[in-house]
Amino acid sequence: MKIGISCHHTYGGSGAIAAELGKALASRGHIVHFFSQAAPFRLGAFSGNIFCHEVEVMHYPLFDCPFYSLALASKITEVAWYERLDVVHAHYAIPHALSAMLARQMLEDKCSERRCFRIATTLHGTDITVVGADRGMQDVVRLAINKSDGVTAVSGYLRDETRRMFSPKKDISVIPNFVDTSIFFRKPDPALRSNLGLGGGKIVIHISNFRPVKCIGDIVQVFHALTTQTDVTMLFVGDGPERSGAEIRVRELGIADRVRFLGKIDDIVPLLSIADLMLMPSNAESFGLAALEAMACGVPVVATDAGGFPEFIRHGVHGYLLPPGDIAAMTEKALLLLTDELLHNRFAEASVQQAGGFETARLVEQYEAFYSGLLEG
Ligand code: GMT
Repeated sequence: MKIGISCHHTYGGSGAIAAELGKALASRGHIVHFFSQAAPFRLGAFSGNIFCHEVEVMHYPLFDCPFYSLALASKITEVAWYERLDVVHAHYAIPHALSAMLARQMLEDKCSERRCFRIATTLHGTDITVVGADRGMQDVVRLAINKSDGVTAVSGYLRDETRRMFSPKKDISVIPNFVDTSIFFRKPDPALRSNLGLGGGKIVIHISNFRPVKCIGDIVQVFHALTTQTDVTMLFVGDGPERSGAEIRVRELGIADRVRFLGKIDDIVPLLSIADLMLMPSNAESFGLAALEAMACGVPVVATDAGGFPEFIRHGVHGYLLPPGDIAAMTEKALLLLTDELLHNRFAEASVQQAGGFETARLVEQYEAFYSGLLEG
C-alpha cells in the first residue's frame, strides 16, 4: 500500500506512535510518506520506503496566523496526486484529518475520475479530551471524525469519551498503542549512572511533555516524601509548561540535589534501563505510551486508575493504580516497590511480559487490516 501519515513532529505520544507505525509499515514493504512541520522526533530511520514531506507555511504580512492546515492540505494533494496514495492516516483529529479532507476535495476537483485516497484518523487523547472539549473547537473536531472514512482510538476509554462527547456517526475501532520490544528492553549501562553523577540509590523516572494533565506537582510531592524514607533520585525527561514551576518547587523543598531535569531526550531506553520505578499521576491519560515503554524495560509503574492505564496496567501485578491526587497512597506504593526487592522483581518481570502483548508487529497488522477494510469499502 501507499500510505500517507500526517502527524505532529513534536515531543509527544501521538508523534511517537505515528513515527513508529510508519517505520514498521515501511519495513513490511509499504511505501510511507510523512507529512509534518519537521521530521517526527522518533523517526531517525533510513529506509528506501520512507519519504518525509515538510509542510512549508506561507508567511505574508496580511496573515496574522500562518495557514498550516491549508499548507498541509496542499502538500497532501500534491503528494497524493503524484504518488497515488491509497490511504492518508491522520494522527490527532485536528488539523490533520481536516487537511486530509480538504486535500481530497482538491483532488476530486482536479480529476473526478481518479479514485481518491481513504482517510483514516487515529484519535490520541487530548484532541478529544482537551481540544475537543473547547467550545470553539468542538464542531471542527466533530467534522474531522465524521468525515473520516475510518476512525480508531488508542484505548477503549478514549473511544467511550469520544462517543459520549460527540455521538459520532460511525463506529470507532480501538487499536491500542504498541512498543517494539526488540528496541525497548532493559540494557543496563553502568557508565550511565556515573555519567549522570548518580550514586547507588534507587531511580524514579517520569517522561512527558509536562502539560497540566500530567500532574507534575503530584510527582514532586510524592518524590519529596520518598526522599525522607529512602535513598532515591528523580529523573524528569521531557519539557513543557509545568517544568519551571516544578523546578522552583524542588528548590523550595530543598531536594534539588536529588532531582535531575534532563529535558527532551529521544532515546529513552538507556534511561529506562537504569530506572526502578516510573511515576505517572496524570488525571486524564488516554493511554500513556511512556508507561508501556517503561514496562517493556522492566520498570513497574505507579499511575492513576483514570483513563486508559487500567487497559494495560493491572493493579498489584505490573504496578499500582491509584486515584488521581492520592499522594499518600502513591507514596506508600512507590516506597514498597523501591524497598521490597522480591516484589519489585516480580512486578518487573510481569511488566515485561505484559508489554510483549502490545508488540508493534501485532498492532501494525491491525492497522493494515484497518486500511484494507477502508479500501474495500
Ligand atoms: O500526552 C500528551 O499530552 C501528548 C499526547 C500527544 O498527542 O502526543 O499524548 C496522547 O497520545 C499518546 C499516544 O497515543 C497517548 O499515549 C497519551 O496518553 C495521550 N495523552 C493524553 O491523553 C493526555
